[in-house]
Parts: sequence; C-alpha cells; structure tokens
Amino acid sequence: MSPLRSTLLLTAMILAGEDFAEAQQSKANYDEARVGSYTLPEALVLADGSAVKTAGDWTQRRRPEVLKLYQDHVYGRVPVGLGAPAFQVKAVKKDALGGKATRKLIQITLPSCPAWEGIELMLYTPNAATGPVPCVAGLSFGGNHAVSPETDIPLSTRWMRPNKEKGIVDNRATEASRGNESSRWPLALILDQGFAVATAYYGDIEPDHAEGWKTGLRGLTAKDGTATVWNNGDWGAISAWAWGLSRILDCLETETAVDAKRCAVIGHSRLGKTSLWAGAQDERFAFVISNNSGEGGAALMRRNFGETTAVITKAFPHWFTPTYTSYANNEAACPVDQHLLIALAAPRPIYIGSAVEDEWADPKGEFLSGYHASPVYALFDHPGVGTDQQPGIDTPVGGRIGYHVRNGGHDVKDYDWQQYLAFARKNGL
Ligand code: GTR
Repeated sequence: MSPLRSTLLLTAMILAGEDFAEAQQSKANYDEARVGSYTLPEALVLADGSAVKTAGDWTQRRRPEVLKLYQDHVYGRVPVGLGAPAFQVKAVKKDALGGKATRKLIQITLPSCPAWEGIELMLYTPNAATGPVPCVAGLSFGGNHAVSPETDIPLSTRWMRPNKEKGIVDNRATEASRGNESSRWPLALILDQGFAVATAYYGDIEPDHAEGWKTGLRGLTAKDGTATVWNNGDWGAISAWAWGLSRILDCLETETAVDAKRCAVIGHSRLGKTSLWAGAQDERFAFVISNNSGEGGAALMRRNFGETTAVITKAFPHWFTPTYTSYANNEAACPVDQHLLIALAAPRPIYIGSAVEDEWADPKGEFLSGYHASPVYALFDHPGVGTDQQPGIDTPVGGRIGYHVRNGGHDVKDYDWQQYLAFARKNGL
C-alpha cells in the first residue's frame, strides 16, 4: 500500500473511533428513571467470601485482589523487566512566566528500550518557594507547547490526533497549536498556591489510536515487536500512559525543588481514567484527582447513563485490556465496578470532579463511585464523601474523598483547580 493510502486509512480509522463515540452521545440514556437496577461487587468481601473488617485486611488482602482484578479485566498489566528510566535535563529557564517560576525540560528515557524516544517532561517550580514544594503531575492532550503560554518551548514533533481547530496539520503540531491547552493548565494559579507542575504529552508514551501501540512504548518493548497480539490481561494504552506518570514521579524524586512525597496525579477525561489507574497502582502518589473521567474512569459502569461499556470498547478498544470488551452489554459479569478503583486510592486523599453539562460522563455515577468507596476509607477512620446525596452545582463535599459537580461542560476550569488545590492542602499536601 502506498504511504499516502495508508496514512489516509489510518486517519479514517482514528476518526471512526472518535466519531463513533460522538455519534452515540445523542443516542445514550440520560433519564434517571431508565438507569435500571444493579448490584455492585462488594468492596469489603474477599474472594473467599470472608469479610474485610480492618484496615490491615484491606491493605494486605483485599487491595491486592482488587488490583489484580483491574489488571485482568480492565486495564491490563505492565510487563515485567522494563527497568528503571534515565533522566537528562535538556534546558533550564530560571525566569519563566515573568520570573514566577523555574522551568526545566527533562527527557525521560528507558535504557532497556533505546528505540523509544521517551517522555519530554516540563517542570515548573515556584521561585517564591523556600523549600521543596508539593507537585501536581499530569499528562496533556496537546504537548508542553500547548499547555504553556510561553512561546520558547519546542513544538512536540510527535504524532497528534487530527484537529484543525488546534492547528494540527498532517498529525503534527504547528505554531498555531501553541497555548491551545493553557486554559486547562492555569500555571500561575497553581504556582501562586505553592505547587509545582509536572506535565508531558500523553502521545510521547503511545499515540492515541487503535494502532498507536505499534510506534509507542507497548510495541517497542514487546518481545515479538509489531507482530504482537494482545491477550487478556496485557496492558492497554491507559496502562501505558499510567506507567509514564510513574516514570515522571521517579524523575520528580530526583528533583530537590520538589517534595515527591507530596505529589498529586491529575488527568482530564481519558487522561482522568489514566490518573485514577496510575494512582491506584502507584501508592507514591499522595493525592489522586479525576476530572470528568466518566466511563472507564470514575463513573459506575453498571449505571446505564451516558457512555456505556459497549460504546467505549467499540470506539477505543486500545485503551483497555481485551477482556474488558467482553463486558459490553454484560456489565453485571464484570468482577469490579468503579467504586473499587476509587477505593484503591485509600487511605490517600482522592477527588472526583464532575461537570453538570457533561452528562456523557455520568456525573451522578461519578459521585456514587466515591460514595460506595467510602466504607473502605472508614476502615482507616477517614471520612469519605460524607453524604449519600449528590450535592448541588458548585457545592464541593467530602472529607478524604472530595467531589463536586461544576457548572458548565466537559473541560478543566480554574474552579476545578481551586477545589483540588484547597483539598490538597486540607489533606496535608
Ligand atoms: C470521549 C470518550 C470519553 C472521554 C472523552 C475524552 O469521546 O467517549 O470516554 O474519554 O472522549 O477523553 O475527551
């Protein structure tokens, strides 16, 4: 096949996934009366039927069981033997953002896999700090040049999803792409509150399309190269992106300006699913934040409201381990539901941010995950969301599990950040 023809076919395939999901949005159920009844898997019962009564029972017995269920049935398992990453500081700017911050660009590579170009990490630390600061780490959809308003950041050269409005031409960023994600990353607001920001482009780890693994970390590290067939339990793209977040945290542990013991992990939408899974696996993340993560993220899969398992596994099969597809229209057979993903963060603080117009992500289902994870937090004497009623718009609730439903649609707003940072401080970060 000619290179042009294969590019066109690939573009058509990617658009098909995104378009399919979008086309389903008008057909989904948004009627609470039609959600139907469901029974959630028990958080506090072990596979052998015995009860989880103490924090120790959870940590030593139930948590490992639930983690394994998520690997086997939802996101898949990171292969062993990838080894430790290496870090190389590429550039330091001490008067970034008008003198407010120091900006470092650091390349994170994997010596065991030289074919993989690695992650370009962008780290901002506040210059006003008098000691190591807490940090918020998260992946972006558009790359560092899209997150930052600063125009001296190298444009990402990686593959990007087609998007004319964002200046993506032939799957590559252009000068017109600069700053197009900056409203979702209010750097000054975050730095002024004394937090560092660590971010990288998710496509550095794996391009987000069904065949992205071939040129991403999953394909490059596979023993049999691009001929790999993914089996049940093998990692999907969400697992690969989450792995990247843990490598970013490895790097932050070497940065003296950052207190890596106070590092939050954040993500929006598909990257919110990713931050939840990263936080579930890597207990070094001290605070886990899900922004509008929806189906496959914070929303209960058994609730038929908004996006469904059938839609997400058809539109984005590469995000998950193959097993997950078998739960399309068959959610009751899945041994987990998403309250258990929230519970995997226990006893660390976690925050679930919804938006009222983002019905596709099922805001109530996101709240209910937090609610049903609360008994696990109670084992640690921590309050969970603290209410069985989804709160009103712009009314944050919660003790150790935070929740709000913001005015507006599917996005990350300053309001969200203000709640996340206040909650972080309240919970000791
Ligand atoms: C949608 C998908 C959602 C959400 C969103 C996003 O098309 O159906 O699950 O992940 O994309 O990431 O923006």
